[in-house]
Amino acid sequence: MSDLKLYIGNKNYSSWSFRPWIGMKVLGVEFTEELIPFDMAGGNPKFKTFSPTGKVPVLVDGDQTIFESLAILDHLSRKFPDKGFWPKDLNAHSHAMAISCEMLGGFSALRNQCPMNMRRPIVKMEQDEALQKDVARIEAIWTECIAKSGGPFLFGDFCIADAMYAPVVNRLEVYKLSENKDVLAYMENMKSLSAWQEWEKAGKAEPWIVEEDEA
Ligand SMILES: N[C@@H](CCC(=O)N[C@@H](CS)C(=O)NCC(=O)O)C(=O)O
Repeated sequence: MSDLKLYIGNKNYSSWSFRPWIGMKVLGVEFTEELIPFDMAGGNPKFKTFSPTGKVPVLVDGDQTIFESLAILDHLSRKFPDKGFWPKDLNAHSHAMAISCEMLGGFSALRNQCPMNMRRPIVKMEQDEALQKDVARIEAIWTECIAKSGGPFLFGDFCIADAMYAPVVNRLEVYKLSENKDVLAYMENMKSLSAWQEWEKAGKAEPWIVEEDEA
């Protein structure tokens, strides 16, 4: 029984929960998970019982509660220094951290207009200027990283940066936002992970509908 517990929201919709979950699965960290379904209309009161921000994900490691997806992943990188959470090379590490921070604070058009939705049928979304700008920047980040590393993931082996962009793979797919062949190849690499497939299958099987996330 692991002493790590990850609180997550709906697998169909909770993009921030997906990030540490897929990072831990792919990099081989054992944990127990507790899924608390969204109660958006009610303000998610249950989240407030374990999360200082009232949001998911939250990792409990012994007597420490860690919130914020990137902080959770960084905590794990220090707890398990040999598992490859960050690239070993200093410059690659800094770059991976930079694009992870960019994901955390940016891409508001993509996040607002195109919520992660594992069960959404693939239907093209028309892109306004703000969405085009976000997609173009994501294409630039991914193609630059893959050209430099040679793939199959952004820095070669799967690392925190891939976990931070995993929900974007779903968004680019279900809203048909990119035709760039290197981007599509990266998306296939991500979707071929057994951890991706496990999460997607569970998300698709969930009974809950969150209207505001059905774009
Ligand atoms: N910056 C936070 C974002 C967390 C977040 O917004 N989580 C959403 C679910 S994907 C949430 O808990 N929403 C519930 C609410 O705002 O009431 C992180 O990286 O963990």
